[in-house]
Parts: sequence; C-alpha cells; structure tokens
Amino acid sequence: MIDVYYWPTPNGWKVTIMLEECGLEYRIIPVDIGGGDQFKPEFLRISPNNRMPAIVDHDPVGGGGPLPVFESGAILEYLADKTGKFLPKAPRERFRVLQWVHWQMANLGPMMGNANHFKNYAKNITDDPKQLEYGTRRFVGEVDRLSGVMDAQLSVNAWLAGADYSIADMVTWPWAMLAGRLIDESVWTKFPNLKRWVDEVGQRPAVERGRQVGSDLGKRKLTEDEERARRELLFNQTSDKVQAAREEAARAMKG
Ligand SMILES: N[C@@H](CCC(=O)N[C@@H](CS)C(=O)NCC(=O)O)C(=O)O
Repeated sequence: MIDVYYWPTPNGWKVTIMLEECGLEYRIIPVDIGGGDQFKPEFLRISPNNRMPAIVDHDPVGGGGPLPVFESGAILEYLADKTGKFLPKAPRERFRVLQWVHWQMANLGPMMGNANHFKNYAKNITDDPKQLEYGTRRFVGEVDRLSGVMDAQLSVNAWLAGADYSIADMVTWPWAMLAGRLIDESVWTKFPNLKRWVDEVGQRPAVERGRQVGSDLGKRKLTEDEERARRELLFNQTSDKVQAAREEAARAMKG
C-alpha cells in the first residue's frame, strides 16, 4: 500500500495519474495546504520543503521499513522503477525521458505557478498595478516561451520524450493543459502540436481518473476571513515561522 499525501492541484495530479496508469493500490491522505497541514511536524518529516505531494511506500523497492519520497518528479521516477513502467532502463532512452522530467520540474511547473500567482492571486495582496503588470508579463511570457519548446518537440514526436508515452508526459500534462487559462485560449491555435498532445493525454482513462481524485476536497465555501487567513499562510511564508518544526523533523529523519 502506498500513502499519498495529496491535495487536488496539478502537482498532486501527477502522482495520482501515475498510480492509476500503473494500477497500484494507494490511500489518499489529504494535506489541506490552505489550512496549514503542510507545516505539521509529522508531514515535514516526509516532506521537509512543506509542499505536497509526497508518498510513503509501505512495501518499498529494496525492502526495509516504509520509504518516504517527496517532489513529484522523484516520486514518478520511484514508481516507474518500482513497476518497470513508463521509464526505460537503457541509459540512452532513460535519460531521453529524465531530461524532460527535470525540464518540467525546473521550468514549466515553477513558471506556471508564478504566472498563476500574478494573474489570479497577487491582486489580493498588492494593489500596485506596476508590480502586478511586471510579474504577470515576466511569467506569462515564460509560459508562452515554454509552450513553444513543447510545441516544437511535439511537432516531430508523438510524446514529449519521443515515441513512447512516459513519466515525462505525466509530469507535464497537468500544467500544460492549463496554458489556455494562464495565457489565453489562442495558445491552442498558436501551438497546434501542443494542443494535439494535451487532448491525447487528457483522453487516457487513467489520466481522467487521476485528475478526478479528491476533487471534492477544498470545495467548502469559505468566509472572507478564512480566505484571508489562507492567503497569509500560503503567500507569506518565512523560514523562522516554521524553523523549529523543520529542525525537529530533520532530526527525526536523520539518514
Ligand atoms: N516541486 C514540487 C512542488 C510542489 C508544490 O508546489 N506544491 C504546492 C501545491 S501545488 C504546495 O504544497 N503548496 C503548499 C505551500 O505553498 O505551502 C513538486 O512538484 O512536488
């Protein structure tokens, strides 16, 4: 059994999509990131960066006690090695996939996260139009550039890392399919190869199932005060607020 520390966001969907694709059994443990679950010491022991997703495999590769893994890219690589699926073993083919996994983790995910922040959340935090405008231009511009990178790659390859569907597609799709919302819908005519791939990945039954996991979580209507408290928690993080819990978690997990 694999415990999945999860909230229904693009980074969370990557893991549920992979678990569904592999037909692995799993149990969802909700991490309400607006309510502060990510700062609880028991979660920091699994995920020291106070971000979900994370997993604990109770029957880990290589034996031994329960194995925690954080960072969605590492989680998908781990699950691929566990099952022998969606990541080739031969070095040339393996790194063809892994370079795109790392590309997503270092580029598309963070840039789309920041574009989303400036487009949708920052207006509740600052009313200085200059700050909003610069941040939006910078990160939406990066999302446009990265969409072009994917489009070129997909103009000559069926899937992101080549001829086979892989964990590179699974880590990238949950963000890429939001490009229309973050730029505007013209993105799909500008990047037709990206559109073709977004549609094809989205039609896979395991992807549909993974995307639906926990869709009811966080649906409760919040009061204005609750909204404000959640924003403060998510967008005003400093290291000193949580340092003691972090250090305690690091001591407990010392490898
Ligand atoms: N690089 C990380 C990013 C994870 C991440 O940013 N998770 C967000 C939700 S999508 C989170 O847990 N946020 C909690 C917070 O900001 O405190 C991964 O892919 O696993």
